[in-house]
Formats: sequence, C-alpha cells, structure tokens
Amino acid sequence: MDLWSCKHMGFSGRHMNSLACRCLSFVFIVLVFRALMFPTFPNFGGFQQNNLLLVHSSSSQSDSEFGVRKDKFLEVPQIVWGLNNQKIAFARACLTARMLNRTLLMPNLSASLFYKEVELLQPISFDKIFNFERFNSLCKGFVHLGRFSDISNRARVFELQKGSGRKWTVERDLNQLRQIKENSTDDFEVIRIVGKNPFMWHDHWPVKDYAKVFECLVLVDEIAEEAAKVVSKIREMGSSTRRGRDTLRTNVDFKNSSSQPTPYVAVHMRVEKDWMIHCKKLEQRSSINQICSSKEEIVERVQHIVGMRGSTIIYLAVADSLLEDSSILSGWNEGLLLFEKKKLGVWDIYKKYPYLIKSAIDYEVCLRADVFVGNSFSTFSNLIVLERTQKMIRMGVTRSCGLDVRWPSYAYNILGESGGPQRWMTEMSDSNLQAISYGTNNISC
Ligand SMILES: *[C@@H]1O[C@H](CO)[C@@H](O)[C@H](O)[C@H]1NC(C)=O
Ligand SMILES: *[C@@H]1O[C@H](CO)[C@@H](O)[C@H](O)[C@H]1NC(C)=O
Ligand SMILES: *[C@@H]1O[C@H](CO)[C@@H](O)[C@H](O)[C@H]1NC(C)=O
Ligand SMILES: CC(=O)N[C@H]1CO[C@H](CO)[C@@H](O)[C@@H]1O
Repeated sequence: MDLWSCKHMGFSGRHMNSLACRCLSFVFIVLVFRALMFPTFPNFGGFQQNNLLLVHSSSSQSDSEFGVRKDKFLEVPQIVWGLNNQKIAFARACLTARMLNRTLLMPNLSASLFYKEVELLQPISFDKIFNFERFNSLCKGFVHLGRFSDISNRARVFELQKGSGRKWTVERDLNQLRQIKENSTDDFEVIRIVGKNPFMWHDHWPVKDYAKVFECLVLVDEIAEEAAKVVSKIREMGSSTRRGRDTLRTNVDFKNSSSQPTPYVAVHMRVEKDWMIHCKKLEQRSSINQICSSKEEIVERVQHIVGMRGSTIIYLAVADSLLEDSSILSGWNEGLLLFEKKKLGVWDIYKKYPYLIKSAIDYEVCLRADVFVGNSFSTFSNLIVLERTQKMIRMGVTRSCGLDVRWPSYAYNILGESGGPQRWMTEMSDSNLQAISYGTNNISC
C-alpha cells in the first residue's frame, strides 16, 4: 500500500486497519493542525520568528492556489437555534461558499432560542459574538467572510432555492451545488440561497473541515472577558473553600496544584424538562436507550470517575430554568464542591445577556475545564469535546483515550468502566459531521 492511499484511507475514515496507516494519518493530522496553529500567534518573538516566516511564506503560496475569490459572494438565510446548531450552520454556510469559491457574506445569527416565531428570532450580527477580523486571519486561504458593503452591484443576485423534504437527498443537494459551480452563475456577483436554515442543509464535508472553521471562531473581547471572569471565580471559590481540606486527588494530572490554577470539572447537565421530552422521543425513534440520563445517573457516574474524591470542584452547566431548583446541588457526595451560576455568584454576569451570549460564556467555561463531562447526544457537548480533542492533538497526545491525559472528556449517558462515564474523544477523521455531532453513542473511546 503506498503512502497516498494510506492517507486517503485515513481521512475517508472507515476501514483503517493497519497500525502504520493510523500513525501516518495521525502525523498528517498533526501537521495540518500545526499549520493551522501558526497564524494564531502573529507576535512570536525571538528565534521562533524565522520558523514563523517559513510557515507564512509557504502558506501564502497556498493562498494563491486555494484562496477564495473576494469579488463573488454567497448570501445565506439567518442562522437560528441553539448556539452550537448555529455554529454548525455557520460552518456549513462557510463550506458551501468555499465549494463555490465565493466569499460568505457575514450572516445574522439569532440571539434568542425561539425558532418557530420568526418575529422573536432577534437577529444579531455575527461580529457581535465572534471577532470578524480574527476569523478572516485565522481562516485565511480556507474560507472568507465579507460584509454587505463589499458588494458593488446589489442588483446582480442569483437566487438559489434549496430543496427540502425527504426527496431532497444528499446527492441532489450536492448535484445542485455542482451545477451552480458549472453553470454560468459566475456572472452573478451574489448567489443568495433561499429556503431553510443552513443547519438543515445536507452535510457534505469531513469533520476536519468543520474543525478548521470552528478554530477560527474567536469570541469578541467583551464576551471572552466575561467567560474569563466566570472561570476565575470558579477557581477562586474552589481554592478558598478547599483551603484546609484534603488535597485534590484525581486521575488527572493535577501535580503541583499549588502553583497551578485550581482545577475544576464541568458537567453539562441536561435534565431540564424540554430535553427530557426530546431525548425520550429520540430514544423511541432510534431504539437506543442510552440517550437520557436522570440526574441520579449523572451524579452516580460522575462520582465514579476513577479516583475523583476529596474536594473536587464541580461546575454544573445547566439550563437557566434549573437554577431555581436547589435539588440539582443535592445528592452528591459530601466534600464535592458544587457550583452553578447562582451559587457561584456570577448570575449577574450572565443575566445581562441574551440566550446566545449566555450560552457562549458557558461553552467557554466548559471548554477550559480540566475535566468535562457531557451528553454524547447534545451538540453543545459534542462541539466542546471536538475542541478539546483538537487541543489534545495539538499538544501531541497520541493515546488520548488513556487515563492520564490532560483535558479528558467523558459522556455520562454511556456507561464506561467501573460504573463511571465513558471516556470520550472526537473521531477527527470522520467523513461527515453528522456522524459525530448529534445522535450518536459511538464516541471512539
Ligand atoms: C478560486 O478562484 C481563484 C480565482 O479564479 C483561483 O485562483 C482559486 O484557485 C480558486 N479556488 C478554488 C478553491 O477553487
Ligand atoms: C441582520 O439583522 C438586521 C437587524 O438587526 C437587519 O437590518 C439586516 O438586514 C440583517 N442582515 C441580513 C443579512 O439579514
Ligand atoms: C444549470 O443549467 C442547466 C442547463 O441550462 C439547467 O437545466 C439547470 O437548472 C441549471 N442549474 C441550476 C442549479 O441553476
Ligand atoms: C513550578 C513549581 O511551583 N514547581 C513546584 C512543584 O512542586 C515541587 C515539589 O513540591 C516544588 O519543588 C516545585 O517548586
């Protein structure tokens, strides 16, 4: 088997059976991520400068080869639903624009979670949440975002109607995009896609392409600072409450904890009514009985994470509706230090903001946790694990399902070893996002 087919197999995912292949693919993925990483740090000092220049010159070469046209645009409908559905929708719009070799016109996101009542959608500009310039610089050569003011002639718009329903298959959708590319739609400065939300568009792209787009999504400073405040509050509460108690002992490498920030575990606890109704339906429809976890099951499994004892700090990321319900903090082992937004005293930070920003802050808090435990059927949990997996890959972690790695993640809805939750990492070589992002109990550990 030659090198090329080996790589190819690695990325198309399904039948990787040779160890050598696996290694090669891994090396390749690491290289891709390293290449992606470099533009992240424009201000390297000292001897690293040379290294950076090298990488820059080679990446600017590939820019001209693969760069996206800046004078042709794609417009998509307003992006709706939960934060992470919106991120997926946005990535899908970006990748569609990339396929058509066009700049994506910066779309509106939705600040509220209502999606049936259109008048309650509360459009919010993408750049109120994510840093527009950072996005374009991090994603340079891959995808590009433009502003409506970049368009020279608004009259030249080609409207493209996306199909929907069961007859609108993945193949038809892909054919439509190919035709658009081949037909002389290039005469049109703008292609406007009309119809359903990008989240519902068919998924034609590999996980690593989505991951690239997600990596370019950096919160605007204001929101990032709020998230940093919450994280430092968690660590601060933990270290002051913990003083004088047992030192923390977990399976995670918390060595020298006195010199490092106080570690915490974040649990994305989905037990609110809407979710329970949704997940029960999902269980019936898919005949998988591992989707819903009761609060008791979550508590039980989280406490089983090998070695977790003493005064571990646990941050519960829960829906606002559960903040009034004091029972979510009860039933845990003595000694565990449990917090949610209210008990932590950070509700004032959150409550200033609409749904989307609240959720973005919580996402960041979970992302930075030393240990994350979520539900493998939740897009929120899934994108967090995807980013944590990338973070591990960048750090050169190879056996990330082992017990002794930094940034471990778990799925509490799946029973793992010794009564605990299953270790969880994202299969970065999957050929589409659907396989990993929603509706799966296959979590590759
Ligand atoms: C996009 O178009 C530009 C200009 O025509 C071309 O140089 C570039 O290779 C194209 N990119 C892709 C990904 O096709
Ligand atoms: C985004 O929302 C604003 C209202 O907040 C609206 O004026 C604007 O036209 C919308 N832009 C797009 C591209 O839909
Ligand atoms: C592309 O052109 C062909 C032939 O002119 C036409 O039948 C088809 O509908 C066009 N496709 C799209 C997506 O406009
Ligand atoms: C950086 C740092 O604080 N390192 C400490 C880690 O723990 C050892 C043993 O307790 C100390 O000697 C180091 O100074």
